Amino acid sequence: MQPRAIADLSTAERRAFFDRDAGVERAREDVREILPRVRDEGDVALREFSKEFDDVEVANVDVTAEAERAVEDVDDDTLAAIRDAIENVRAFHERQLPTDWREAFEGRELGRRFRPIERAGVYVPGGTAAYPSSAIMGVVPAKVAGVEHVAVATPPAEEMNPVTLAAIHEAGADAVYSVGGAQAIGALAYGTETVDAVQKVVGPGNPWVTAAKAEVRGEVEIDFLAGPSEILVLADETANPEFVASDLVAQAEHDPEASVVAVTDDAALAEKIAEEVDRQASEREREETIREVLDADVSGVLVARSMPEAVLFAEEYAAEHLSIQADDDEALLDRITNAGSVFLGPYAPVAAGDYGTGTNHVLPTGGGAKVHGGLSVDEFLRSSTVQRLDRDALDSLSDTVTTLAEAEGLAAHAESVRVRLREGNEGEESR
Ligand code: HSO
Ligand code: ZN
Repeated sequence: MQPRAIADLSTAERRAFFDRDAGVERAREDVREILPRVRDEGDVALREFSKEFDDVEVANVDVTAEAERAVEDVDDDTLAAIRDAIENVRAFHERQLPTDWREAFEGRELGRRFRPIERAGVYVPGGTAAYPSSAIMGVVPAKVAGVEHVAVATPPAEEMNPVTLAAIHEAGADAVYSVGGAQAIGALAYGTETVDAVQKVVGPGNPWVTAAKAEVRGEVEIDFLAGPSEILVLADETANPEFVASDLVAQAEHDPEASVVAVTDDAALAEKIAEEVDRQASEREREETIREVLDADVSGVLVARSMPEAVLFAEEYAAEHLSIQADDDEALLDRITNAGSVFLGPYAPVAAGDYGTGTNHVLPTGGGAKVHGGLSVDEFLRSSTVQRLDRDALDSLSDTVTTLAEAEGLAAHAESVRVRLREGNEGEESR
């Protein structure tokens, strides 16, 4: 991996960093064939796709009871780690719960109340790694929000990973289905004989899962697109190249579609980071995946002419994970608006947030952080506004309402105000 100067990047090379969700776009065609079959054929389609894509004959799509039993098969240390992570995620997400409020606005009583949706679906990825942590990140916020029925879909396997199943159960899922990929998103969105349709589908996934979420959006709510993992590290001369490299290598081991970038104004540091990345990559079990990521044109160690130029690059990139390893990290953060989750200082590796700080690791990728934050309890709540007016309050508003109603040619609207203010109707005075 050779450091490159941002100033020397061609337009196409620069664009590659920002158009990094090309894999998701490519998957959309496949997904358009899978989803209608799930909708029309239900469980039969799920079984056929599991055979075709996962090479598994699925006997029972519903594995809720298996998830409960899996807790027994997990060793004590792993179970303790699952429970500790759940507690941390719960604490951070309880802090997000909004409270209902009512306030007086010049005689009008106005307010806002929050209620959970009833049925949510969480996708928990599988693939070459297992993702019990993603089960926690999807299920716990839904339960904290008060969602009554939380269903989880996760890819089938001859032997399903007991740690993933146990985490799904411990996090509080109400139903667990063994189905993965685009077909899982279709099952949760449309429902099948076995899978009950949900109101909202959330969770991270590979390009097919992500493309399927984009495709069902509109028929069912989704959180946002959370595709292959990304990290951008902003580093100045005070950064430890070993630490920076370890964060790049860590996110690169997820899958070949991941993208990892470091940007620094220090050319000597860039050299050291690049060397470290190579060295650390050779020591990792998943070296092959890591190298695929490092060699792709969406990854690299970049040299900026100044930290302000580095910040501009980070803003345009809008990373899922933004790590700032620099002397005045808060000053750099002040200039950033686009980032899914921010990791400040040398002792905040992204992996800490992946598993245990309590923040959510389901985050917008592919630049989605420009318009969306990560998964939170808000995704599982909807709000209603509330208003109560007494006669005086209505009276003081009546000119505005009747004038605008008549300007719109909607006389009955105006009349619904006037009838209440007519003499003789005072007796109807509300409490
Ligand atoms: N970094 C991933 C989440 C994850 N990492 C799960 C390890 N396990 C996407 O945010
Ligand atoms: Zn990760």
